[in-house]
Amino acid sequence: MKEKLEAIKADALAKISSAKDLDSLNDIKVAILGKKGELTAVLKSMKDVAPEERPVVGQMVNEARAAIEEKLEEEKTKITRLLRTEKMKREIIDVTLPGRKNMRGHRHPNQIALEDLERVFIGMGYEVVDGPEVEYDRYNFELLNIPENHPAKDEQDTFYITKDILLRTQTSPVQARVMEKGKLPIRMISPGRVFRADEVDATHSPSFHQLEGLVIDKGITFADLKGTLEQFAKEFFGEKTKVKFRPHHFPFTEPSAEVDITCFKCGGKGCRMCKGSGWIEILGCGMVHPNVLDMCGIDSKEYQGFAFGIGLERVTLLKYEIDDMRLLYENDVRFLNQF
Ligand code: 2NM
Repeated sequence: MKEKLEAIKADALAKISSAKDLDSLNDIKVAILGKKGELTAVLKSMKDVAPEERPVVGQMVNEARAAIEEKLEEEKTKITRLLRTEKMKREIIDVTLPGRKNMRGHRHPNQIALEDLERVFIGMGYEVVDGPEVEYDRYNFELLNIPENHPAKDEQDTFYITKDILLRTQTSPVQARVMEKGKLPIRMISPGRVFRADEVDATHSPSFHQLEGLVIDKGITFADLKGTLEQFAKEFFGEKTKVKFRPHHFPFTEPSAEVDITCFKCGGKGCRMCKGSGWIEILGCGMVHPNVLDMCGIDSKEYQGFAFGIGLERVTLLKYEIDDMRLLYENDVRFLNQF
């Protein structure tokens, strides 16, 4: 009996020592100490032991049990610790690694230029007015003195939706709508998207943006136009900027002019920016044609006005010295982040 007990104990301790995980440890515990376990079986066979030997054998069984339980507990702690160390090694975080950079939203260069332009005109007391991008022929052409046979009305230049409805080719229809409402005087700018059936290249796109201005009051003259645009040029391009008015033609203004400014890069000496001429064309303008005023319900004998139109993309490309308009529409963050 004594030898059997010693054998069970030795066998149990050896098995426990070589257990690899908690499950096999538990299996060993059940196989030895469980209801049908080896040691329990010995305890059950006590009835076959002579009564005077029972206390001795009983004590031996208890000792074996205590030793095995102790060993089990010890091994359990060891395995648990080992598993935890391995888990921590697997989940190790290198807190010295550089963080992942988040791309942040950024104002588009066109938007920056637009806000700069708006700031100058708002400073002069102009109101910013919005209007529809889908327009009636009446507002986009008819009220602006653009006749039925004008080349701009050709389907090659204008996106028509129906015979009378189109994508606006300029933002002046917004101004025609304001004039038609009849509240005078008017001092407004209408920035926005316009559409023309152009092929894409470095300076053309079927959709671009304009900022047009309109002032109407009693006694407005070409001198007001000149003074306003000269002041705008100085505020926007720098105090030293000079302006030059060249005669031009637009159906909606008479007289009309194109405005050049002295090159803000070379100051007028001539450089790559101004293609050697010292001057840069920046906008079109003129005195609002009496036909436009009258058609919009404003008495041209009593009221006069001037108007101008600036191409937003053109200003953006000049301001940031970008040589291809297509870059503005690709939305490549590597490009956009530079502004
Ligand atoms: C330009 C050039 C000249 C213009 C005219 C008008 C309106 F509505 F008053 F008739 N708005 N904008 C105008 C005049 C636009 O863009 C180059």
